[in-house]
Amino acid sequence: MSNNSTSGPGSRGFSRRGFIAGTGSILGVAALGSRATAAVRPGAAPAAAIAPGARVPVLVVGTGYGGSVAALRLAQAGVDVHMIEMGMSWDTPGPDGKIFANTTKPDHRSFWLRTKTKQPLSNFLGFPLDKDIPRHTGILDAEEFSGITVYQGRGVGGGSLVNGGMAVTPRRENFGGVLPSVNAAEMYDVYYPRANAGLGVSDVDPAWWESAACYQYARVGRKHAQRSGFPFVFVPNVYDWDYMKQEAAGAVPKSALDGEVLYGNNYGKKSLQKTYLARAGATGKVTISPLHRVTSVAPAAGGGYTVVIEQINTTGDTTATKTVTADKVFFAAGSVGTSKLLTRLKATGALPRLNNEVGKGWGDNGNVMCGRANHMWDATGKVQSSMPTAGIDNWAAGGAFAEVAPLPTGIETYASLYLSITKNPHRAEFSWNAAAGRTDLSWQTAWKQPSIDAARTIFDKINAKEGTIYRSDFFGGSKIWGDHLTYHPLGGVVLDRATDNYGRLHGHPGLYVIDGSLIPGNASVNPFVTITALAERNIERIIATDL
Ligand code: FAE
Repeated sequence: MSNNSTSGPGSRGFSRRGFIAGTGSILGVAALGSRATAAVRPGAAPAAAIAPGARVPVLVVGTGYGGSVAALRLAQAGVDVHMIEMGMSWDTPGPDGKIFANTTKPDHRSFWLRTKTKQPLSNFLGFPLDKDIPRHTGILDAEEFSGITVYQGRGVGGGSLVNGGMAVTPRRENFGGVLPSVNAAEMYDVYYPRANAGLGVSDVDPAWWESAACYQYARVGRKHAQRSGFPFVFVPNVYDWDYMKQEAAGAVPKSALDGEVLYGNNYGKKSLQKTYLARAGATGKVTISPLHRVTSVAPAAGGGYTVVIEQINTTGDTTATKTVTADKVFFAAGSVGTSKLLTRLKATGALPRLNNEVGKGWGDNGNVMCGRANHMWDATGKVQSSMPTAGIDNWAAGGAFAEVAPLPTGIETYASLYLSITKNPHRAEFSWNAAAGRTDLSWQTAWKQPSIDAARTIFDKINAKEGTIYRSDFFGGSKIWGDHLTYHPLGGVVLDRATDNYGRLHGHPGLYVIDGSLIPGNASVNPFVTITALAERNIERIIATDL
């Protein structure tokens, strides 16, 4: 896979080869054709609530990217795995016959235990968009800390349920800044290809893209980027492109072309339920407890770890508290989930030997959003595919990689929307607030300024060239910058600091971290391929030496 080593994000040669390998490796258990992706009923591991008092060889906390890789590889090595997931299993249709709610019509399924939506774009044409909804264990968590709102997926499949599917391998020359203690050659030769294959990553057909009405917004994005001299790069995705073509042709129920993304995709997207978790389930060695939340892990008297788990109902009330024992525990609750849990367990004495790096090194992947108002001759299209395919790469010169994002409103908006990933030096710390009974995060709103400055290196120039301006009607109060949020929380339990160089937590043998919390705050691109590849690397070593 050496061609990837010199290519930018989304090099076509790389991901085409990755996709071919991926299809081959997955076909045996879960065919990844459009038939398999037409419905969301997963082949995921069977949901079977864990029994109080159970003893399991391996317990995995969380079912996102890191957890799914761990479960699959451990099961393939012959180990029985039980996964604990606080969100729902997302396998049962709602009253409208669909499993997931549409982005334009949020309902009880859309948000995690909120009575009012908290949409990333809070306003449109100046009008507030948020509305009241019934409190429910919905799919998207907008978790609020004092300086930032962190969006995360909740349910079996974690972030793969809600994300845009952009599957980006960082430029190799940037990798040393992402994970300095990891051998880049191994990652680019072995683990990135393995991750891309396992995730079912592929490129959009360029000829189709050039003519598809649903990518007019992306072609406008390309035109403006190139006219200002910025490199415009295609990025792969995990969406089933054949399915999207059929959506465009009106032959199948629409998902990406019906704006579905933030609250789940009913069709087309290869979330973890259809890839890693389907394969894990097919081993017969993996079970999952949905609507169960791990609240404590502590050394058990006879060896292993005592794990306390709360079972919750769909309004978030605890209906049972279970205590089980696990020989080994993998923390895969996501950057925020794992960091919060371990920070509290260290501070309260449950895991006293964790080192002082736990809770540190958290970053927002430099996320900042903005919109531009185009001229009337640069319409971006009424129907926009919710799956992004491209970005503007100004990382080396200006510290920003900007995803050309969809704005699937169903009407012509003449707007271009961007999610920029930027070089932001600020890192926050989690701390246990005993008085309030919660874990706080030290991120400050003002810390987004370097991200805004980096994004401006692209968009000030494009605006000057095109004679256009920033949109000020998306984020409330005439704000131009969406600087209040991140989709990409990273770090908090950083590799080779809070853990050894393979995710083993210091001080407590048999405890591992295997999710985005290992990556120290920035991945230079969208992070899930790097999270998956790092998990593949670490679990291979752990299986070889610890089991
Ligand atoms: P994650 O996928 O968050 O999984 C953690 C799981 O643990 C979740 O299912 C939690 O519910 C569960 N959990 C947490 N605490 C507990 C507990 N105490 N007990 C039991 N379960 C627990 O972690 N990334 C990209 O690369 N490309 C994109 O296009 C992209 N778009 C995104 C769009 C949105 C709206 C969002 C929110 C994220 C997006 N991301 C994207 C980020 C990506 O989804 C994220 O980095 C990964 O999902 C993180 O993977 P982890 O395995 O770390």
